[in-house]
Amino acid sequence: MDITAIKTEPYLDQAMGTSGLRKKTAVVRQSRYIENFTQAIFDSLEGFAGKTLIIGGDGRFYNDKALQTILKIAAANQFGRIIVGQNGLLSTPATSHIIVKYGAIGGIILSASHNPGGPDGDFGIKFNTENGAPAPQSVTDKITARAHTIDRYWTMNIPDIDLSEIGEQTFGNTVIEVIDPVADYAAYMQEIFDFSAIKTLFTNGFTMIYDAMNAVTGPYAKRIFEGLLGAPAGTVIHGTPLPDFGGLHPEPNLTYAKHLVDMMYADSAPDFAAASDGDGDRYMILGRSFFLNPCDSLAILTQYLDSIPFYHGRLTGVARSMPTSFAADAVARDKHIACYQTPTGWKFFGSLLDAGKITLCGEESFGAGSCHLREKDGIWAILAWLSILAQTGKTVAEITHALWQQYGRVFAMQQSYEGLDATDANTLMEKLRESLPTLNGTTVNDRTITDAAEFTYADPVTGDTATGQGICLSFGSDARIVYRLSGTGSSGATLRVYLNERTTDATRFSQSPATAMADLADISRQIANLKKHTGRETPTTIT
Ligand code: G16
Repeated sequence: MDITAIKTEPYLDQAMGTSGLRKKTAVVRQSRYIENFTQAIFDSLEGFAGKTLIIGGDGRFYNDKALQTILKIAAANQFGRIIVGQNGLLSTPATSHIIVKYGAIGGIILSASHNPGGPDGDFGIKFNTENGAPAPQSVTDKITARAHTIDRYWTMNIPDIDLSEIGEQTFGNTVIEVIDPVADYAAYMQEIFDFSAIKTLFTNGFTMIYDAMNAVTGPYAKRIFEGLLGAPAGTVIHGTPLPDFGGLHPEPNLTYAKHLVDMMYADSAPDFAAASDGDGDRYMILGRSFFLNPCDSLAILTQYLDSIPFYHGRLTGVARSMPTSFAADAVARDKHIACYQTPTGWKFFGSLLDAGKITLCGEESFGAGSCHLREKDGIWAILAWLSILAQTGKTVAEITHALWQQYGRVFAMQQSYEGLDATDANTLMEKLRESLPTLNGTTVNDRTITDAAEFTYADPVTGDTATGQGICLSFGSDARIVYRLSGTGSSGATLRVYLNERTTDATRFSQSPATAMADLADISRQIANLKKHTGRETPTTIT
């Protein structure tokens, strides 16, 4: 086979963020951009010749071109087997699962997750290691360093590979195998959940709507919900993966999935609604006229998980990212299991899961997952909820109200200020950081800051530390404000402000978080001097 080394020069903007490399599509379409980054990934691995590599993506614009480039570079680098989803499709959780199932050295996922796609949208490349988890900091640092010094890449001079048919093709020492992207994942879900119990729910007239947002989960949802679980045809909407997501912004939240929220607050609403993001790792759940906050969802999953057969006797602990509300903590205390607080980024859960310290983890950014694989998993979370509904016979709202009655309600809200000038956003954070020593004991709007600190994480398994992981201001033990900059944007900066407040006053349980925490939101703007540093007074998205 004709393998060539091509000279190149580094792109110094290539760096791994919260979840891989995320860029504007126009940036990655530059000559040698994908080539450099792919070779940088391979150069940072050891002993991969002859091993298996998984490749897939969420079907967004430019995936097809990038995939062909990556396949040729991977073959030239002498991987033994490359497993790729049919038509290039593989959800992030499915990739994580098959990395482990097929003993691969890792997997490349072409996705910018919940970011919009298209020529003017975003593109991303993620790399997961042999345990199926997003590459940890030690690996992403190596990839970034290599991308900054790269001077050549290898490629195989072969025509584009047909990915439309399931089967194998051999190129030199490499076998490229095209697989059904859904089959392994669907079989695994059947091992975890009691499908007959969920099926009975549908047989008894339970109604559901699932919005795949024209992204990767359409084929998974149709096979699982409409096929295996017997939900009526039409349960899955926006079920065909499209390069531009049909104009939708595939981020399931109150802003970008407003059409679904409106359906669930109408008289004709079904019993249950759910949606996933571009690459299928996030989930949003709604009941009739009820939005389930992901932080409450994590607390409820902690309550019920060990009632699902796969988890009987396996609940060792739960972890949440620091900005995720403390709703799950009280449940963990009650169940006498450990509760860990990690930085934002799924990669921080991997070592805890591998060491068996936790069974379950989740984030406020609509992510939840368990020891079943090393990614957050949207369809898994929805199946877990369907199992809970089948088992209890209650609605989403009833189950959540019961949580609040038992532990109090922890209001949770994320306010994002998107599209900020990066220098302005960094100045705001720097000023906050400088003011930490004086903030302690300060009173604003009659509330006193009892602790002001920047979050540093020491991984209890690996000992690795991560500094600068968000500034947290506590007002006693029941209220707090957290500030951090997003690590998943493709241009400018996004400031995230997280607000939490617990109440045990049942007359306040039905308040909206915006009403309940209007005062805290005001304090968050005052303390950060938001208007002065950014010119903004109102967030672009609130979830
Ligand atoms: C990624 C990470 C999550 C993180 C989220 C938001 O999700 O995997 O752990 O919570 O981004 O991160 P940030 O606040 O830095 O933008 P995804 O679904 O984009 O892969």
